[in-house]
Amino acid sequence: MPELKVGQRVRWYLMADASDAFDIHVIHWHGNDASSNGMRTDAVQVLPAGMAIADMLPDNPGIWLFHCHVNFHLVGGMIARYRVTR
Ligand SMILES: [Cu+2]
Repeated sequence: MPELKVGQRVRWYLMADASDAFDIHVIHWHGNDASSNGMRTDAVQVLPAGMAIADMLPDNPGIWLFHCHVNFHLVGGMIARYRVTR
């Protein structure tokens, strides 16, 4: 499980493979927002063979979900947890 600290600058690197040209991902964090492409958000789209960067400054401690919002990806296991501690 990724371990983050409140106030720590965190950079998430989000990448998708090119095995399916139609597989769009919508990566979503519970609990904390990130900044990506000049926008404050809690969800980032990643196209096939695409990449995105999201910068997070966690301010909400806890154990949070991090998952793809495409339902069949979520059910298929694209879900994890990350922890934010003080
Ligand atoms: Cu997905």
